[in-house]
Amino acid sequence: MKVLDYLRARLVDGKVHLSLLDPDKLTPTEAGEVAFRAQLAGTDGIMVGGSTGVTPEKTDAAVKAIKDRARVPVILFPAGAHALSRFADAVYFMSMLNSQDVRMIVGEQRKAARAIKEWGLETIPMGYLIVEPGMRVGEVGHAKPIARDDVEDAVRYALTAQYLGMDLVYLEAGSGAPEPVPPKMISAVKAELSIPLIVGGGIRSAEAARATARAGADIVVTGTVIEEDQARLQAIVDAVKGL
Ligand code: 1GP
Repeated sequence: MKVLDYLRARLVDGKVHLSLLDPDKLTPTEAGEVAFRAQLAGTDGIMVGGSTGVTPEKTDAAVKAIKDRARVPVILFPAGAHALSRFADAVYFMSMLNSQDVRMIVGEQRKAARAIKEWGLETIPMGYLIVEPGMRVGEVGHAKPIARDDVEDAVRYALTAQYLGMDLVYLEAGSGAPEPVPPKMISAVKAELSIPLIVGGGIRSAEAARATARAGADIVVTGTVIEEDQARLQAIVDAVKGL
């Protein structure tokens, strides 16, 4: 089954939780271990990516180690064409629509397209939207972040992604953001969108995960908290799934 079909099938039953692992912050052994525990906690898939320091070698090693320890799909969440691995199950073919740098909108994608074709890697078209504060990914992506109170801007960008034919929209506050994407923005976007909505960045408690899911996120992503406090992961996954 294709990874996108798997996600869609999961979404028929409820909300989805994805765990983000950074191949620059974790050794391959650690990544495998964290993925194993995340799967035990009920996460639906592992995303692999990071804003800085990622190389093809680190990505390959992390993906292989994760696949050795976990059976849930591994989806690449690349910062650029240098962050791919043929061993993953799929790659978000993502465009940072509110970047001011054409490289992040279509340039890295053009660089990566040939290898992806040769590997036969599943591509999942995704519109990636940086919301304030945006953190490191906002900086390296030269984003003009969506203001936290500008719900209309978020809706317009999300509809743009949908009309461009993307299968997913991702509202990103940035890894380690002090506050996640505002629930008001999530619910406004969800009300207008007919493709699944992913939300991540700064979600580090079960309460925040619950608020994000209840506001309308179909898929909730947590990264930092999984690396730092694995005990909390179970509570977060349960909160996303409404348990
Ligand atoms: C970042 O949305 C993800 O790309 C996850 O963010 O590390 O803050 O959970 P955190």
